[in-house]
Amino acid sequence: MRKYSVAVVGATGAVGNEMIRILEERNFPVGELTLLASERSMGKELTFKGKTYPVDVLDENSFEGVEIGLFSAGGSISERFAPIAADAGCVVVDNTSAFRMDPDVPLVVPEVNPEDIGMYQTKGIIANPNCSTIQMVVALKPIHDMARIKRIVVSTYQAVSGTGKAAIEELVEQTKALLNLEEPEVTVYPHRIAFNCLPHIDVFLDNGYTKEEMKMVNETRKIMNDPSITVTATTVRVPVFYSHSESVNIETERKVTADEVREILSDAPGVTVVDNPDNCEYPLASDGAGKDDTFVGRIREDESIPNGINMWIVSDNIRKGAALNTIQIAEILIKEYLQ
Ligand code: NAP
Ligand code: 3JM
Repeated sequence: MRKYSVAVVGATGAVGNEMIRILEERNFPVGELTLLASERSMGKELTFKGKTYPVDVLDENSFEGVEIGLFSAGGSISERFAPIAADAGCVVVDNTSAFRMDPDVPLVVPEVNPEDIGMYQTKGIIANPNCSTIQMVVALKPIHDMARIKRIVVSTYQAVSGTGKAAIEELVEQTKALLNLEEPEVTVYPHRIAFNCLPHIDVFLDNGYTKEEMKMVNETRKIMNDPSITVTATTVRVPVFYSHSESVNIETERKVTADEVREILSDAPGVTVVDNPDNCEYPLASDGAGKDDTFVGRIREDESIPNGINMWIVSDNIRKGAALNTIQIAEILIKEYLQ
């Protein structure tokens, strides 16, 4: 089988590390592997399939001969280096928000809109959606196809790993400090995250929403290819390490019962239904962490409107929300377009 020269940009980060692990786990046909990060990582080495690789400092010449670039080093790095990589002939799968709403860049969740990948040829870039959007559309697409979703009301409970390795460390340190009756240091978020909930993810915009909330609105419409879906979101950071949870309320055009939703989601790709309240069985962040699927439970009819459904959706934000979705995109890319 043909192998591909792959670069991981942001290889030392929470997402980049998981990408390397998933490339190995899924036996992606990696030939050359280039690991890139900032000057801070100079001299570091990482392991892939038992072999150690040096971490190189990202620069304009990093993409010579690279066929696939998996980017997760922040929006400004992607803005600057994704076009440079694409000009060098590398297809970029970008994990940041930099290109998601660009009409010439496909925004892809393989279970929902794999056919959009073909559009990558315009700019040489494919965007990976925001973690909170991905798990929501994986669960909602089959319902949309069955009953047409008109409106979505979502509140998220997002893990600190979504902010990167510094935030994971901050939750550990603050928890230790508070349990030792010491004053916790606050550096990553505007407030303490340990034993707290922060209704603030990414920056505030003029409309009073955060950028994270508006990502869920705009990305959902683009991925579902339906600008008529209305979405309103409240995104909240909670003191959980891995897996985002979401309370999702939908209003559909056609009436669907909770049983119908359970049935259609039982057969949906990438979805596992965990919905047995009598046994206290519902999706938990602690069960979702480290898994590939999106878990859906607490499925019930919204009794306040004629055609409404409530549900609880959980998925590992670093895997399906970022690294796994990116590599699933790359798998389709090589199978369908880069043979
Ligand atoms: P992280 O743990 O803080 O890691 C950041 C990575 O970017 C590190 O490898 C870091 O290298 C590298 N980096 C930072 N500045 C750089 C520079 N000037 N040049 C080269 N490399 C640089 O963050 P993370 O959680 O992995 O997330 C990284 C990015 O991925 C985020 O900013 C976001 O845009 C995206 N992301 C997307 C999703 C999603 O929902 N799809 C989820 C999480 C993150 P050093 O170790 O050398 O500093
Ligand atoms: C998740 O460069 C940055 O400011 C990155 C901010 C960020 C993003 C983003 O906007 O790309 C941190 C964590 C995301 C994301 O997936 O949207």
